[in-house]
Amino acid sequence: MTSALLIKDIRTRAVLVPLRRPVIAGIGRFELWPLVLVDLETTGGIIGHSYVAPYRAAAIPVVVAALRDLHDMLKGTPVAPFDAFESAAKALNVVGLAGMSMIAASAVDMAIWDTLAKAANQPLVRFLGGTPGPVRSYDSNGLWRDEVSTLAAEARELQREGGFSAMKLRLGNEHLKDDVAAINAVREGVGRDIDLMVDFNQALGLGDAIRRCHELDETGLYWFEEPIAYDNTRGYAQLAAKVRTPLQMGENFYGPRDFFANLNAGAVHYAMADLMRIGGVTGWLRAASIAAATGVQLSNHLYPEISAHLLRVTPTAHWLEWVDWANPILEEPLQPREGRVHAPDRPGIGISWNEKAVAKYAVKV
Ligand code: SMN
Ligand code: MG
Repeated sequence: MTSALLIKDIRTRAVLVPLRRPVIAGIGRFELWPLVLVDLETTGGIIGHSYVAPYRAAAIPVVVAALRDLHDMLKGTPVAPFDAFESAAKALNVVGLAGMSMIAASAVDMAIWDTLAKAANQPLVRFLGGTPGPVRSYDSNGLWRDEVSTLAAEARELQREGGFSAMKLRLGNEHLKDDVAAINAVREGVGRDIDLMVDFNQALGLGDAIRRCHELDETGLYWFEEPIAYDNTRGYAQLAAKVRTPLQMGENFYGPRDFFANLNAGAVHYAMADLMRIGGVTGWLRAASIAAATGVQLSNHLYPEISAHLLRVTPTAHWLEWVDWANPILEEPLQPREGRVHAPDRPGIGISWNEKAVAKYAVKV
C-alpha cells in the first residue's frame, strides 16, 4: 500500500490588486479586486495553490477566518478532496454551509486537487482524464454599466487584445432605451458578427424582466444573464418559457444541490458555475454531471486558470469567461489567442505566485 499524502499546513494570504477597468455592475462598483491566496502544504513538500475573490475587500478577514477553521479541521488528514469536502460540509452546516463556509471549502478543495495533480506530475486536465487544449472564450474584462460613449472603443480594444469574437456587456439600466443604446454602441465598435452576451446582474423584477427581455429578444443577443434575483427559481422558469433568447445564470449557486434544483426546474437554457461557490473542483465535477444529465451547456464564471482545465472534461462545455483580474500576482498568466484559452501543460492547475507582486499588493490578515 502506498502511504497517503497528508495535509501539513494551509496558509492564507490576501492581496488587493488594481483592476485595469473598474468593475461597474448592478451588484456594485469595485476599483480593486480582493484575492485570498491559499498555499496548502502536504507531507513530502508539494504545495498546492488556489485563490478565491470575495468581491468585497471587507470580506477578506471573514474568508480568512473560515480558512483557519478548515486548517484546524483538516490538518493531518489525507490529501483526499472528497473526504475533505464531506468533513467540511458536515462540520460547517451548523453555521451555514452556503456563503463563507462554501467559499473557504472551495478554496481548500482547489488547492488539494492542485497538489494531487502535481504529485502525479500531470496538468489537472490530464489528471482528470482529459487533454490540454483550446477552450472557446468570451471576453468579460470590460463593457461595464457605465458611460455609453466609451463602449464602442472599449469593445474594439477587447477584440484586439485577445482576438475575441465574443464578449459580455453589462445591462440592467433603469430605462430600456439605455440598454438599447449600450448594445448599439458595442455593435458600432465591433460589428454585428460577434457573439454578444448580456448580463443584468439581477437588476430587474420579474414583470419588468418579462417586458425588457421581450423587447430585447429582437436584437440578436447570445444570452440574457441573470435578469432577476438568482434564487427566484419559479420566476426563472416562467421567464425561460417566455423568451426566445436563451437565459443564462448560476454564478451565485452555492454547491451542486442549488444547481440541480434550478436545472431540474427548467429554469435556464444555459448554466454557469463559479468555482468559489459551487465547491471547487469537486463541486464542479458534480455540477458538470448534472448539466450533462439535463442537457444544459455549462460555462464557468471567473477563475479562468482552473476553468480552462475543467471545461475540457465537461461533457456539455460551453464558453470560458475570460477575465485577467488575477494576472497582477500570477507568475505566468494565461495568454488568450484567437479568442481561445489553453489550459497550461504544467503539473497541477499551473498557477504560481509572483511573490514580489504579492508583497506589493498584500493586505494584513
Ligand atoms: C460579474 C462578475 C464579477 C463582478 C461583477 C460582475 C458578472 C459576470 O456577473 O458574470 O462576469
Ligand atoms: Mg454574471
